[in-house]
Amino acid sequence: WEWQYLSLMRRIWEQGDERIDRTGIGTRSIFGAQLRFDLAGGAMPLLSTKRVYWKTATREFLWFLTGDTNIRKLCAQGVEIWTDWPLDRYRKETGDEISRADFSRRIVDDADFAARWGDLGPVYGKQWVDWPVYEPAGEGLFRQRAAGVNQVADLVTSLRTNPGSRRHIVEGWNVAELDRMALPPCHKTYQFHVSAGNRLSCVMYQRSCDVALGLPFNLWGAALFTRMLAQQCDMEPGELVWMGGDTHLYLNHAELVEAQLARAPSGNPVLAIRRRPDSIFDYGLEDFEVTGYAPQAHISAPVAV
Ligand code: THF
Repeated sequence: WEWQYLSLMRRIWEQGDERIDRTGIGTRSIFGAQLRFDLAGGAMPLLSTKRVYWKTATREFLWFLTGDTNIRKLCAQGVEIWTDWPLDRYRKETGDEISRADFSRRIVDDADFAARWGDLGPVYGKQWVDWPVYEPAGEGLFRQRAAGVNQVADLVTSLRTNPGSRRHIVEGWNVAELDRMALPPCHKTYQFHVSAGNRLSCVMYQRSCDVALGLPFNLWGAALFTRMLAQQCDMEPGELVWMGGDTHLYLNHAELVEAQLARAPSGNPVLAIRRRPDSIFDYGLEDFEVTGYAPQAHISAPVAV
């Protein structure tokens, strides 16, 4: 499968349209792409042509499931993949040219500072487990229900009770709240499907995809989600189908692209889940074990904010 990733990368680099994007860095981009990956036997879409920090990606995914939208818990675990957006806002609004490391430390050490500067707005976690609901309160007024919709809990219920449904969806694109999000969701829709042999498959739709940095994390997250759901619902892992909208490479990722395209994939890493937690919300990093992962060296590249 990894050749699919590499050929997507090559196609974008060689044939993509060059455009100036929101971040001002510039990308080469194609519109509309697909990757398919068979999850049977515990296989995971983990790149071997560069080291991917799957533990970091797992921590991020588990953080989404808690409904948290503040980077504090990520920073406290040494996960800095979301730090640049709050940092950018802090620098712009205060003029303080604090370093990233100092900013992250302050987020961890100072709860008030984290509350003021560490929140990303109602992003993935909030929408996934607490999508806000408004109900009529008379006289044309509406009030917000205390608990929103927990799409993930509802998904587990619907998979168990109505596996044949075509409505197994988790949606992040809450139109009414987009303007309050630090970034509107990129991996915005997850749809699940139970097919012959009780196999659970996932289609994930990503409206905007940073193929070099984000996609390896996003594929891991979608595959992990599918594996956790399959375990909770007594199903077998099926197929992961990834679909991209604006699928791009940033122009400042040239060195990564050249280095990675010169490498060939090797190995088939497998994920084992060590126990069966009581619910989809009770997994921890220690529950996951990857074997057979011997990647080539990590290739670092700057993230566009
Ligand atoms: N914005 C952009 N421009 N790219 C993205 O991938 C991206 N995301 C999230 C939100 N906005 C995005 C943030 N997720 C890395 C990985 C995932 C991210 C952001 C950054 C990253 O830098 N990864 C490096 C280092 C990881 C580490 O140091 O732990 C890597 O080499 O993998 C896509 O969801």
